[in-house]
Amino acid sequence: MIVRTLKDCENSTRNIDGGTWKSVRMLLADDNMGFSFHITTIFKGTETPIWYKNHLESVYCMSGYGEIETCDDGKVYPIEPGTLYILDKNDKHLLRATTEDMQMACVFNPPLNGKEIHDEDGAYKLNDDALA
Ligand code: 9YT
Repeated sequence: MIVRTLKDCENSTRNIDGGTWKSVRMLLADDNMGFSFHITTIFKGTETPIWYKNHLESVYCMSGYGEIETCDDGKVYPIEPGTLYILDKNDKHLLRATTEDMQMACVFNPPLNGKEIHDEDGAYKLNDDALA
């Protein structure tokens, strides 16, 4: 079994700065679980374009408020504590934190290696470990 704490992971190379967000990647590909698990903070007042073409992601809001807009149809869905959104179609989207930072629990399949940051499309490349 593996046990880690958020505090320990925050004070390590698992803590990644994405500009409009930061993410503490607590469980990664080298744990061989078939998914990765991250605690992500989306900063208040920001908009982040995201398009995970190579990954499926599911995101649960633990605290904070915002919204997600799907780019194909322009629909806007509010996000509040208790909301889970599931990008089952590799949906291209805009993620906004409005009145507060949002704390999100995120699961990726396939798992991230750990150092990925968004490319020009808002995607992560498969097996992208360029900054490791
Ligand atoms: C919700 C979301 O995808 N935010 C961007 C960062 C991502 N969760 C990550 O890389 O940990």
